Amino acid sequence: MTEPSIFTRILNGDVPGEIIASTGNLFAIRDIAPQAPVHLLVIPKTEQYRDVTELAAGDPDLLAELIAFAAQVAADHSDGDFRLVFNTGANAGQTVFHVHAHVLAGGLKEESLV
Ligand code: DGP
Repeated sequence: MTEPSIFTRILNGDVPGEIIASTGNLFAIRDIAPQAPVHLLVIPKTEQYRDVTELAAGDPDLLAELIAFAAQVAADHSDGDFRLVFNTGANAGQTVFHVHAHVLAGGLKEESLV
């Protein structure tokens, strides 16, 4: 049996972390090391999908729900404009293999990477 991910442990209250929004299938927390004025993580409650490619293949409806949820938390915590980042694979910087999206917001138009 593998260990629960850090996000599952936060969700279950086993590790400190404020859940700032929640639906039946998803929850959001603040990133512990913010890279933008607003940096949130939106996360499926299930940890069965390691990354966004697995989620897209396994449950596209949940991926669509996650994107709508990201928009909602961006609107609730900033001006509604946001960047969505899915690090996918260790060489792309993924460190937690429980799919999650980074919601970056709070005025980024001068800081474009792409
Ligand atoms: P990634 O590199 O895409 O796998 O992003 C994982 C993110 O998770 C990283 O930006 C930091 C965040 N993170 C890791 N541990 C914790 C934690 O214990 N609490 C919170 N709030 N965020 C965490």
